[in-house]
Amino acid sequence: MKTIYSPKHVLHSGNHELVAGEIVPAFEMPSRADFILDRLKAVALGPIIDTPAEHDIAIAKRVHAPDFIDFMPTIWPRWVELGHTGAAIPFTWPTRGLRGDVPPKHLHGLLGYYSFDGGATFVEGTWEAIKSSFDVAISAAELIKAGETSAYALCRPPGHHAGSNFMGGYCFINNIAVAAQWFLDQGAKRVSILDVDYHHGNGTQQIFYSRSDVQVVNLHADPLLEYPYFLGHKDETGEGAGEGFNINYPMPFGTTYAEWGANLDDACAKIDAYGPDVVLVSLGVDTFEKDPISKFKLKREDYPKIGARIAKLNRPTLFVQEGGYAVEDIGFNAVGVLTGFAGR
Ligand code: Q9C
Ligand code: ZN
Repeated sequence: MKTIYSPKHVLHSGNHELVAGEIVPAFEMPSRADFILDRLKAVALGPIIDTPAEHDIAIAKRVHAPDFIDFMPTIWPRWVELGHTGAAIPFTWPTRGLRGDVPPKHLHGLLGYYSFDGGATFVEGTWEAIKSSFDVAISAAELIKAGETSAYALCRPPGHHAGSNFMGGYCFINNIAVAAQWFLDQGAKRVSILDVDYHHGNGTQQIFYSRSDVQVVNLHADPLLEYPYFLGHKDETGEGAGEGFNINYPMPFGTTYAEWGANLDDACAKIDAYGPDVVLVSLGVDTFEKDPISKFKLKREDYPKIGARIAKLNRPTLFVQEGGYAVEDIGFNAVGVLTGFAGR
């Protein structure tokens, strides 16, 4: 299996987040990609391509609002223009009782207008890293189109919390949603997205919620207990033409592979029944027992089982990196899924 990766991800670094009232370095940090790369090389999964082709950002606008995509590269220059020196971060959101339909003119207001939380922060190089992550996803999709049966997009920053016109949860462009639409634009009729990240992929769900050409299947912590809190319940099954094409498997804290794997089996049966031309996997490994921000109990030896189960779908498969914050273990877990898929 080939890996696509961009060294430019490192331009998105030094960000912080607010955890229980304390400012701490963001868990989504550059070393995550380094540990994954180290492990990819150690197991010799396949060639690692570190020069993704540049792709037209118009591709991202097939699933994202053009004004949202055009806004992101302006954030850092405008932040600096205001005299700010720390990272750009939203602080006011148009929740209940406020107008969510009028974009403010001031940058501070726009940051809230185009986000759902304060987890997507900008430093000087963030836009370039976002663009490189998008380029990685599309370059990996091109490998599948060219006949590879699988590929791994080592995306950073991740994407599955980003919706059509909002960022959040360390995510800016929804890499997997953009790739799914790209496959459709290249002639695919049906695409399945299987999201195994610990957190519900609210952005991916929102983008495809009323569509039948992309099936979205999510395994995640119960939103009554866990981030992103406001989406990911079992009764969210799609709407209109999308009815029945969104499937959620919320699970309680403490979930082990016994229960998680049973839900994966059920999810895979639903994907089989849908009959997609290609399967895209939102590969988060924050389900790991030692993940610092999560509460599932998957073990290192469980990750190859995930890959082996997905391989049984026997369809072209694109893996797209999402979360996973136990950095010393992330290589073993993420690459474990890939080696399991490859039958080793
Ligand atoms: N600071 C992904 O796994 N946690 N995003 C907020 C308060 C946000 C996770 C806790 C977790 C976002 C891609
Ligand atoms: Zn996650």
